[in-house]
Amino acid sequence: MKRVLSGIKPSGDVTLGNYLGAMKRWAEMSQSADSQNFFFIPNLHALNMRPDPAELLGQTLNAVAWLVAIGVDPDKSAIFAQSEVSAHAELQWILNNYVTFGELSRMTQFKDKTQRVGSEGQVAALFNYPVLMAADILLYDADEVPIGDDQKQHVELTRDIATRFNNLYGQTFKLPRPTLPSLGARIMNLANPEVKMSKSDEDNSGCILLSDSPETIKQKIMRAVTDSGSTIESANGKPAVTNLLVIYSLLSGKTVEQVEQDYAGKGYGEFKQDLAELAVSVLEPLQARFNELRSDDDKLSAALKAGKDVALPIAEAKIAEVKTKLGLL
Ligand code: AQP
Repeated sequence: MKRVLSGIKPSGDVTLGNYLGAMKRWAEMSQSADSQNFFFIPNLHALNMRPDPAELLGQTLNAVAWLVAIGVDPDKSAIFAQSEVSAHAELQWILNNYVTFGELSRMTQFKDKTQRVGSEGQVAALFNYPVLMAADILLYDADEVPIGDDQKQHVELTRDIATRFNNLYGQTFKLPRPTLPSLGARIMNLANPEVKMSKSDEDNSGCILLSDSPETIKQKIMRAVTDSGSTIESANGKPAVTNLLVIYSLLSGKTVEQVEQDYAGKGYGEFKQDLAELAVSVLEPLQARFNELRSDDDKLSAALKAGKDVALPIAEAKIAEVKTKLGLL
């Protein structure tokens, strides 16, 4: 049976980008009988923004609640918090010795995040984050890592680290395969289609959060930037409208071409109005489930405990194997 692993960082409210690019598929996969799934909350990763402790805890429970609300069944998939399995941090330290400064410097996510302010004042954890991600994946011998486009390079680096380690010490880690959705692998910011929608953006006017009220969702979509011209079509040179069409397609289940046909000859205003209503109609039931789950944190804690019970022995066996191979007591 194949192993599937992925995670959602508790660094802010979950966005429509997280949902359409990755999480929606996790919910589908969690129904499949032919995979063993691990969907974890990488709360150690979130530390690089030095979050308020109470907020981090709240965001962690929010992330668990969103996973369950969108359809990840905790009885079928292990949902756990990274910090509760200490082998993640231990393996990261070890893997730091099998990756170079140059490789980490080339990670585009690091470059993007430091572009504006430079790298000098950045915490080392932001730079090192892909190594922790490699540990997250390799500990569980994951076959498949369903992610959005921004994380693909990190999974490729994970494969390089694993290959290097395997060549030196014999077969230890499985090489994971990153899988991206055919549509929606990079949902862009509605206010600036040149950058991706991100949950930690300070200005979230262009990011639809799964928790946004119907009014806010409508406002954000109605204010979304559009491209020059007036036709509703997906095309090079039309990044804003292409992004809105992709979102419409994924929320409605129609192909982009069908949506283009539906709106042939119609204006941006009508298209946005309909998209806003569609988004609200999809998100409202998820929000109702989320609110119900968040009102009973005992259930969420029980889900985390059950997930940890599955993850811990697997991770501990792998770290023990690695330590033996390295001559570590
Ligand atoms: N805009 C996006 N479009 C498609 N997929 C996306 N993902 C993130 N943004 C988009 C995918 O969502 C999954 C969970 O993301 P993450 O929590 O691991 O963090 P991230 O990739 O760094 O996403 P964010 O929202 O931009 O977080 P911050 O702002 O904290 O950095 C991943 O599979 C990701 O690819």
